[in-house]
Amino acid sequence: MTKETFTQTQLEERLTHLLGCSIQKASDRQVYDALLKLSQSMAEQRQSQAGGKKLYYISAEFLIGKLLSNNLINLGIYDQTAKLLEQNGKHMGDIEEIENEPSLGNGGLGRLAACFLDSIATLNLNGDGVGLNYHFGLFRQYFEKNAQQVRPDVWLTDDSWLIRSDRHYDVTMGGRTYTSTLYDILVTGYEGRTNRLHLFDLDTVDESLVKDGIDFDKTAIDKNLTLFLYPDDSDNDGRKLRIYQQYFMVSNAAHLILDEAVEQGCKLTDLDEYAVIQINDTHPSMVIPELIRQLMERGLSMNDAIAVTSKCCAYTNHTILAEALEKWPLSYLEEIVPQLCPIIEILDDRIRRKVDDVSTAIIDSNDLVHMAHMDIHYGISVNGVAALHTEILKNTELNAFYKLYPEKFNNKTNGITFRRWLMSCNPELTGYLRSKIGDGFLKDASLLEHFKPLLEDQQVLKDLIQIKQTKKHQFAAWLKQKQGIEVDPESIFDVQSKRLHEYKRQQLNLLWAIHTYLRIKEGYRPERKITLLFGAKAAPAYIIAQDIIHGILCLQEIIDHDPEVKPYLQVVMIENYNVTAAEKLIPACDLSEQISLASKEASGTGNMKFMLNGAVTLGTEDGANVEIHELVGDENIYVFGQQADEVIRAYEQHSYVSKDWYDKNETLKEAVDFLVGEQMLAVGDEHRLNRLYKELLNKDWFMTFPDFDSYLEARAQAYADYEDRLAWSKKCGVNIAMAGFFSSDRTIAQYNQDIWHLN
Ligand code: 26Q
Repeated sequence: MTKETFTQTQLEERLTHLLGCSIQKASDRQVYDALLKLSQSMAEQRQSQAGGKKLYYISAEFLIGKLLSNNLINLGIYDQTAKLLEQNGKHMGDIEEIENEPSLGNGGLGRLAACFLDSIATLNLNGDGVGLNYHFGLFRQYFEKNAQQVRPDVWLTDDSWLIRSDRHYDVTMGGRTYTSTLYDILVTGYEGRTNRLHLFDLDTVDESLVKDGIDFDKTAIDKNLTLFLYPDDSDNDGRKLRIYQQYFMVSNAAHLILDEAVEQGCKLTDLDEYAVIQINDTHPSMVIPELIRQLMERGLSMNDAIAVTSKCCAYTNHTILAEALEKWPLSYLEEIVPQLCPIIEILDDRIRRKVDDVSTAIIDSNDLVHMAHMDIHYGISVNGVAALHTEILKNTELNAFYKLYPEKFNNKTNGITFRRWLMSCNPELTGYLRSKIGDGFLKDASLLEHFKPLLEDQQVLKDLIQIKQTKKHQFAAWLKQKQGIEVDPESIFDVQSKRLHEYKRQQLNLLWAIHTYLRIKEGYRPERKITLLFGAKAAPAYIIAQDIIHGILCLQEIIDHDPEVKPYLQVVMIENYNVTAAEKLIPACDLSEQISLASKEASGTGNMKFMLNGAVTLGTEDGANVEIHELVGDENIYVFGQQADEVIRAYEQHSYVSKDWYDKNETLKEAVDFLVGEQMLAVGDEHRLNRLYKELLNKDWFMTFPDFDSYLEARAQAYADYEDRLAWSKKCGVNIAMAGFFSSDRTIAQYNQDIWHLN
């Protein structure tokens, strides 16, 4: 592996050579193209010789985001390139705009996979990602009539990062054989090696199949297999197509793994010395029976194939919501992957003979195949993604399995890559930290703690305020340009951005906004204007999630037209929240809303990105918020709401009745009633608003009402504290200094130490 470095002149020569003209004369697109080619060729030089044990991180989603800046940073030529462009009348920001974001994921799980790839390469580990090359990523969102509308996300262009390989495999499903094509994206590590993201595709996929919005014919598998990323983490439409996608992914993965192992001289009974497979949620779980099947095809006995597969696979659980644990009807599998069914039946039979507790069976009495059960019985490791989450898995959701295999259970608290979520999105803060504590933290994030003692210096606190102001101004300019909306950088930026889901409780935040609107109408004047920013996409089939977006947009319109309220409160729903938007929004945030119902958010990773960029968290004791709280201490976080154990008990006892809370709390009642009041009905859809109102009143499954008062109180306290600007800045500084734990480099080092054992 060689690492190229350039002098400024050499860099200019390389670029002009690639351009065939001077930088000045080239268009932004040409410059983008040349930088892409330069990065790829530099990245290729950093590939290590194959050899040793290898990790395959299989995931249905890799939410990688734009790659140009990230790669330039990792290759060590970002600053140099930016300078060179400036000297030639070009701007890095404009060049970045050219790239389409590959949105090949829904949210947290997919973004985590992308952060992990960055860290794996940075730690010089031999590990590739394996997934699918969706022609359309997560749908694009826009707003019309105060409602979410969707259109396909066309991201593929001739100058994308995909490299077509000459690797093809045959995959038989539903009685037909399909031939795959493998595309690779080079994954650069920060001052590290280059790995690959392998994305499998089918040449016959037909983009013209898409008709209205994002609808398409779900039956023509040869035309639609890798057409779309599933936008549904909540509904079950097109379940069979999902099985086709999953099998196509894992069958290709198994072929690749076995081919590469054999090339290394692996004896297949020793496969575990050559390969370890991380199964990212249950979406790739069919890799277990498929790998067994392919090993048998290559001559192993069933016993040996099962034995060695069980030593190679490890499973990560990302959710506690029972409905998200995949269970496939055996009849579907028989139709699509009949070759796997005898294997799955034997895997089930072996467990039934060994284990008395039938709740851990793989095939249940309704002939549903529990993918997670297969992963746990036939894998080496089961991990949750934050300390609280892993405890809940052990003690409740997966307790029967924990009793069987306590040694398999382990926690791996999520992390984020600081290259993207600090260096790339916040060069101002990065530069400042470097000037204060040196460069060490960029390689060893725990060194960020050295920033903490400096917070005794008032000048440092002022500098942090200044940096935050800069980021707020930049964000305001971006929002104005993208969406035509103006926000005031002098106001508090209070942000909730994440997928829309009832358990994440954007509706609680909406109730707060209504309440505050009503108080302002009564004459209450907040000390400082509040800008409440939302970013959220809702799965198109998730009706209540759509209704919540509708509610927020209606309130936004009401306030925009109310000169009495507008100077004090503004609500903005950001269109098409994606990685690119997150990179603009997160560094500009003052208060980070992490308000899921305790016990429901497995970890969260946005919470970590906000913290790292100097926002203070307002949150429940849920997921990784618990660990943030422990790290920063009571002074530097606002915590409210019920505890996870109380929530779990309330569900067990069916004791929660939302109407009771509504009846006894006037303030709450007033906010809830507003949803179907005259003003909302004047700008909104009666049907939608009524449905939302009734959902809360009669169900409120995620218990927003019991947390309402403590939420109001905690938020008021945060706003009051914000007015002591230096004291607030110190809180921000502590959050930055303590964020080192949440580097995905730490997470990946732990996966390697405890599960993968690479190097
Ligand atoms: C399942 C079946 C059919 C169709 C879609 C799906 C599906 C798709 C996506 C199920 C789940 C997902 C995504 C889950 C997810 O993003 N979970 C989040 O993972 C993060 C990384 O670990 C955590 O931080 C979040 O707490 C968790 O919600």
